[in-house]
Amino acid sequence: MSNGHGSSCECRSGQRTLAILTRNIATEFPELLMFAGQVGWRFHEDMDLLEIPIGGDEPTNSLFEFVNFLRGLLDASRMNSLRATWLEQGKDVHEQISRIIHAGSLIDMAPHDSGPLLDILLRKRIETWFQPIYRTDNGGLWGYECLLRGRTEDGDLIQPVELIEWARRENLIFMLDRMSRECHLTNAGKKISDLDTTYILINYLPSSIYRPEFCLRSTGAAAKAAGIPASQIVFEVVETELITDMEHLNSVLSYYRRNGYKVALDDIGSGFSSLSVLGDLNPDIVKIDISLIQNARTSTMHADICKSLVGLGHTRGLLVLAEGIETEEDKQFAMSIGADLLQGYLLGRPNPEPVV
Ligand code: G
Ligand code: MN
Repeated sequence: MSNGHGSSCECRSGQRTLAILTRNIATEFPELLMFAGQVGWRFHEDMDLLEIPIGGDEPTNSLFEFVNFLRGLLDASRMNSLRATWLEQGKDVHEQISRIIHAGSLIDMAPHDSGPLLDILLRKRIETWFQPIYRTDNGGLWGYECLLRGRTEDGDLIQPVELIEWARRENLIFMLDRMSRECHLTNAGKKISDLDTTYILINYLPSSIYRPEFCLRSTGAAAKAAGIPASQIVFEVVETELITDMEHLNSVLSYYRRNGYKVALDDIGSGFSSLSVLGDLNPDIVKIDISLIQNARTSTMHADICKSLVGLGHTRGLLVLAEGIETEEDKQFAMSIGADLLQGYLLGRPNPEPVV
């Protein structure tokens, strides 16, 4: 098995050689060795080391591609046991012992493909889409929920679930959450005319909290720069089902409230938010989940649950918002049970401009 590079001219431009090391390649990674034999990768049995040319005109174009290929071939635990290092071109591996003993984990060299996420974050290709929220007492505009959208280089829209999934995989949730918060505040400051009376609702992933003071400081600075008073900013807590430390979240939210911000509990009544979370978090606003509102069209049980939630909210002095108002009947129903605020396609879809 030899691809015999040695003299400098044999190395094509852009090509590099990766060394993969692990214990007992021959016995523990037979399929890898068999593949190496087919494509002509050089195997050094004495060192348990495989030389893999990457880039240039090689079929394996990049380290990412190679690692993704291996992921298809090997299970996770065997992937984890692979170590790797780049080799110096044109020099025999036996003379590169110091590189080899310092080889690190292969998968650490090539994290999962994060899709366009990194590019989106680095170039701040994120946008705010505004969905209006109306009050039922006088029909006036109450505020806007800020919804995140990403853009690829080609201008394609990326939905937030996709961004969040990538960010989670890459451990970039903090960065995404912080950046989107700042983006929303900046855009709201630019596009909304009445910042002293319009509420700005921003979704908040509890899993992204690491240092609340730090997060609060960057939010505060962005709000100030945008000219939005803290009292007009509402953090919508989402995905509460994932919270493992409710006490910690509660202390963080209390801290925000002491600094003048408001807190809403999103999606109440869905699988993502249970009633006990309402007790734990003591929000200022509750949002009745779209599924409850829409099931109430045909189910008196759901209608009664919505009604009870409004009653409960009012007993505790909270504002109650009905989500997913799509039809005139939904609207009439939400008003009949005494909801304070309405949001839904009937009243306005998410839009890059805050339209009334
Ligand atoms: O649960 P949350 O408040 O984050 O809901 C916001 C999401 O719900 C947005 O993605 C928005 O597009 C969507 N949404 C808002 N209003 C409606 C509606 O009337 N019908 C449906 N199906 N989705 C809606
Ligand atoms: Mn929301």
